[in-house]
Formats: sequence, structure tokens, C-alpha cells
Amino acid sequence: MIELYHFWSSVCSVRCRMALEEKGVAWTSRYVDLFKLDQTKPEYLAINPGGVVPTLVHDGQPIRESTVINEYIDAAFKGPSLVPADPLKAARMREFTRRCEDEFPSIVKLTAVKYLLPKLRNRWSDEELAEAVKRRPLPFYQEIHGRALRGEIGPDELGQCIVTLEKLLDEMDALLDPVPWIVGEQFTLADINVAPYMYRLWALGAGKFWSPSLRPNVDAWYRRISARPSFEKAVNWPDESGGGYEEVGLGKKLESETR
Ligand SMILES: N[C@@H](CCC(=O)N[C@@H](CS)C(=O)NCC(=O)O)C(=O)O
Repeated sequence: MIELYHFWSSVCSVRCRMALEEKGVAWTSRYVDLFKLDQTKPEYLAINPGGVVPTLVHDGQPIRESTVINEYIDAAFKGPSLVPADPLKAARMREFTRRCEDEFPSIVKLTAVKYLLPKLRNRWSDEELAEAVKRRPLPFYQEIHGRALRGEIGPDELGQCIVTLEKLLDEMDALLDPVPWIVGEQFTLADINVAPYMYRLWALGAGKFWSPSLRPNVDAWYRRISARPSFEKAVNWPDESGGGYEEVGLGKKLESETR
């Protein structure tokens, strides 16, 4: 029995849905609705004390941390290998995943201010949200969600997040020159682990971060990865309480864009 506790747009959940899909693993969905603040409920905290998604439960054993879950999925199930057999390439894959983890706070801040908070405010009062911030077990989320709620994450700080992420995109563009995937010819967990960041950037900026003339290798990579059925399926999990990115004016395709 393979269960995934996850949320439709969570970048970390997308990673794991994509890995499960690539390996052809059948799984049961346990939806944790962050808009309903399900992640702060005692029944979920019993499975994931940090109150974050995703959690994979395999035959009753919970596994946490999306990048650890993905290594587990690769090792535990049949299907195409998502980790290079060559130790050096495997190290490169993990280095790149580490880089993505280091830049996670930038993704979280942009997400909190531009997408999550506006959606939460359509459902809860600021007083209720302030209470929920206190219930979040991780100081990381208490701080970011608390500051977002109080309007303390301003344009300068968000601009800095964009600069940070653009640096990662530049590094990616260099790594992809002239290979199809992050560590070379093989599609690996490095591609899967960064894919949802790219989809989030696309949803927030609808195509402003790469194009055939701006970071062309990233542009070609994004076209390649978004053509994979696993990506299509993982990013298109429905917003189970409705509204999607469009509810807050995000995720619209630019006129010029051909995805
Ligand atoms: N390092 C963790 C991070 C998990 C995480 O932060 N998940 C986010 C969604 S991507 C979450 O659950 N946030 C809870 C919240 O916003 O309260 C992982 O990779 O699994």
C-alpha cells in the first residue's frame, strides 16, 4: 500500500507525484488541503510533525522530505532508474538538488505573498490566519507566513528572491549546455526536483524567466520536461477546493507563449 499525503500546487508534492509517475507506481491520494489548514491538524501532525507536505506512507511506514522520498521511490520500486549508476554523476545530481533546497526560501516567500496568502484571505480572516501561523510547528513557516500576513515582505525582498532564483536559472542554463538534462544524457531526480520550481516560476511570471532568446537551454529543457506525461500529470493535479492559480490572477499564458 502506497499513500501520498500531498497538496495540488505544493512544489514538494509535485516532485513526488512526478517521481511516482516516472516509475509507474500506483498510489493512493491522501489530499492535505493547505487552504483548509489541514497541515496543522493533529491527525496530520502525527504523520508529519513538521506540518508540511508531502509524506509518503509505504506499508504503514511514513517517509518525509520530498528529496528523500524521491530517492526512496527510486530505490524501492521497479521502473527506469532516476539516479545515475556513475557515482560522480550521482554526486552532481545531489549537488544540484542541494542547490535547489538552498533556494527554497525564495520560492516560499514569492509563493506566500503572491499566491498562497491571497487565496487564504479569500477563505479566512486575518485573525484566523494569525492563529494558524502560531499553530505551524516549524519556525521557518511561522516566520515567513507571519511576516507575509503582516505585510512585512515587501517588493525589495521579493526582488531579491527573483535575483536569487535567476542565478539558479543561469547555473541551470550553463549545466544544460549542450546536454538535454541537468547531469547529462540521463533524466534524473535533479530534473524532477527542480521541475516544480520552474512550473511555479511559470505560474507566477507566465514565461518571463526564459524564452528561446533568454536562457535558451532552460527554455529547451522546459519544453522537453513539460512534454513528459509525468510532468503533465504531476502539475495538473486539481485544486481540490477550487479556483487554481487563476483565482488570484496567476498562471495565465502570455499571448506570445507557446508551451
Ligand atoms: N523540506 C520539505 C519542505 C516541505 C514543505 O515546506 N512543504 C510545503 C509545501 S511545498 C508545506 O507543506 N507548507 C506548509 C504551509 O505552508 O503551512 C520537503 O522537501 O518535503
